[in-house]
Amino acid sequence: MLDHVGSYAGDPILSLMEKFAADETVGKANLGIGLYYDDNGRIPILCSVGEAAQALRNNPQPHTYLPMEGLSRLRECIQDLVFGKDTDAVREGRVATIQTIGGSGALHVAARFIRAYFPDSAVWISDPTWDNHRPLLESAGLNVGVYPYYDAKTQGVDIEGMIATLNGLPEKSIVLLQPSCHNPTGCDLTPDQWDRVVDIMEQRRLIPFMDMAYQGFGDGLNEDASPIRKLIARSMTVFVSNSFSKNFSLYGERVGGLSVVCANADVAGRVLGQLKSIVRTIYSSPPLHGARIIATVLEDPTMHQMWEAEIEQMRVRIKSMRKILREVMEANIPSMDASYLTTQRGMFSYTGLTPEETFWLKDEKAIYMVQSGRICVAGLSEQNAPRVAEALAEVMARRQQVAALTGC
Ligand code: KET
Repeated sequence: MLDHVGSYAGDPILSLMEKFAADETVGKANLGIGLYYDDNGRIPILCSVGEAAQALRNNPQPHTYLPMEGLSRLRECIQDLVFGKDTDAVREGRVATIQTIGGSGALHVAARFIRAYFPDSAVWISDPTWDNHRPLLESAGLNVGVYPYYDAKTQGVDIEGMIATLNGLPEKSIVLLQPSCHNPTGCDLTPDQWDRVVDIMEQRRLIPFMDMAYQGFGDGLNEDASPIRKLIARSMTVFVSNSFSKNFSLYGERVGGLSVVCANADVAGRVLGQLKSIVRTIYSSPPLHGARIIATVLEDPTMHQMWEAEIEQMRVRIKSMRKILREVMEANIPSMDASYLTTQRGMFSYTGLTPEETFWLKDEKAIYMVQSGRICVAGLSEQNAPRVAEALAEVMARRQQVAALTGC
């Protein structure tokens, strides 16, 4: 009966993580999936999270079902964090927010909503983008288009190409944007470039869909959310998915949020109802434990402060890893300008390596990275950074030798 089921080719990011786990090489480095490691090469349990978990153990609560929309305490915290405290839209009750199963769950629920209420709209994603965006959106029945984003020549954003494409999109097209720490390139728009994009979105009546998976890893919690705040200041309809996987180091608890900023409280109430009905048909209601931990941290002033300090530590460590990587690479190949490593932000950098070069690094050096040449800088530590940088430099040097031999 099941003979017609084909084999799964695997996921470019998650399958790599399975291979890494099975690799017994001492000193292996995981720069594949977006996981933050500390300087001892461990995935941290944040102190703020530990304290909240202890507080929950001290005051056990029944493991009841959450409502379809999730824990209301957490939903309020999401609104504060994403939109800022006392924002007009939130105060006016115009924002429909649900707790979701990570950022991925938020994207899926939103995709189902868009399919139902904007059946003629395609979703436009950046070229390149997170490897899972297209399959996730298409699996919900949406048409997906791409807008130019990364310019390999400048190792920055092709802002003119992006704007030209946005300018040509039909009204009510959905434009998926990452407000900060762009995955996979690490290249973000400048504040002025965001102003231009927001102007065009408003003029052309496009619908922004902001996917924020790395809040706090770029410049700070508020700074990283500033493009979202620019959009809501224009009274536009905005979809926002946010993930707590990385900034709480709570990957496996699967906590995220989906917010839809609406024209008024009446519309927001109906949108919330429809989001609940979508949730009911997929997983009924979200998980409880991670939501309680995050709400406990965010509501308690001491734990909240501790968490902000921990995010800052992670952000600073990522920046210092970028610096080490750049220095060792430039020292190994004096003709090389690796300044892109320190201008890009967040967990990821685009190295420009070919898939073959990434396979070589995996097989020969036990250095794991996504085939697209994306590395997760947060997987570096003081111990493994020099070794990784030397291996990267070796690949670049081999490439230069081949170019010299073949003349191309
Ligand atoms: N959006 C973006 C842009 C993103 O990079 C991820 C995860 C998600 C959403 C999903 O968030 P989550 O809360 O984990 O469901 N990205 C990393 C992990 C993965 O691929 O699943 C990554 O790119 O490595």
